[in-house]
Amino acid sequence: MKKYLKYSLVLITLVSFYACSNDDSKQEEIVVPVKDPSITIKLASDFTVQRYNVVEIAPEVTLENAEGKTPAYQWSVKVTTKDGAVKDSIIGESKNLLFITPKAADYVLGYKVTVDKIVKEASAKVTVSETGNTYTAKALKLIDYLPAPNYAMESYATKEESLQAVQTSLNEESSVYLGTFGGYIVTAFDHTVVNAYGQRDFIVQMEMGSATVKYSPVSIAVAYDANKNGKPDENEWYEIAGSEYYKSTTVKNYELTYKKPNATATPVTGTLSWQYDTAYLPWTDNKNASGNITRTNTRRRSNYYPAWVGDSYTLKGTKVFIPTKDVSDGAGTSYNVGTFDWGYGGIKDPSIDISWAVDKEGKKVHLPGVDFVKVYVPTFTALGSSDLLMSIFKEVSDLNFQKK
Ligand SMILES: [Ca+2]
Ligand SMILES: [Ca+2]
Repeated sequence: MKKYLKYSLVLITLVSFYACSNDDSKQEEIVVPVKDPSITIKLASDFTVQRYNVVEIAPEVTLENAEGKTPAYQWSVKVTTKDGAVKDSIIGESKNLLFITPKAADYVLGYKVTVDKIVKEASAKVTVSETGNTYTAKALKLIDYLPAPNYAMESYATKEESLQAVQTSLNEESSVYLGTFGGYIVTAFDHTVVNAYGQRDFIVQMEMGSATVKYSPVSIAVAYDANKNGKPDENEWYEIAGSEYYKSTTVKNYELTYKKPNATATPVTGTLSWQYDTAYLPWTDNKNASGNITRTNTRRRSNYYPAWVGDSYTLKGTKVFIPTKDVSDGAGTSYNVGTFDWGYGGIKDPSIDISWAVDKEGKKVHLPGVDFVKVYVPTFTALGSSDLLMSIFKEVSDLNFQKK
């Protein structure tokens, strides 16, 4: 015998049982109705934190009758617009909120959980206080620096000396040469740059070149000091996946090893007059390729290799293809160089949204903000007589900085 119980609700659970008797075996199936989902939120009413610091707001959300359904979460904060109107501005879409703000004030957060058409809301107050510190918009503290080969290599004797000199350059707001592929600089802010919801958060300024002098765009990686030890730890780094990141020409985990030029070797002149030494600086990569960086005639007195790193060194990162075109009929004296759309420094709009950060598998991560920014050269190409296509770093600064 079969019996159906009909309800206006959606039926999603099926319960079967078997009724047996001595002389007969019958199957009885009863469909049990399911109730509307119900949502219970437990959220503390008050939180306190200092500005530029993160407070985790983790409500307890209990769902009933919601098997197989994905709840949607939304956090908002009340914002007073210029004309005095109060409106809700969305600041998060995950269950828990990592709340951080540049401004000391009282904030009222709204929280909304939605399952199907059922909506449950809660709110909490966050009191954000001053820290007593003064902050600067720019990332002025040097954490690390290692340039790739370039014709403007400084002649530091030790790593320490190179770091001291580059720290001085940052303080004086003068430029820092990064060279070609893999050359990098890591700088720290004196505060956590807030990942503003739906907005770009910081900007990377590079020397932009001119009609005749070309520079490479740069890739960016960010670290949030999650363990608060004041250092960017290996597992705290995430790459900004810009416009080129998912392209088939992009090579992840690329490694280039540069070898110290032999100072006593006779230069191997090329067929073009600018090719002073075509065997100057040997390199190998982790894709079984190898070659030599040519020392150009103009730069024949320059040293391209960092004296303080030993006989060889390896630089790593995501390698990005940049289109270049010799427009001098093969003479190697004039080039057009392409650019990237978004998510890099040294391009038309070098402003960065922290929400573009991805993990090592290329999956998006959510960071409440960043403390450290690494800028490195993702391209490896030369422009004939104009030498290696390289990058020159200027500064990184917070786009939503609030002095007070
Ligand atoms: Ca953002
Ligand atoms: Ca850390």
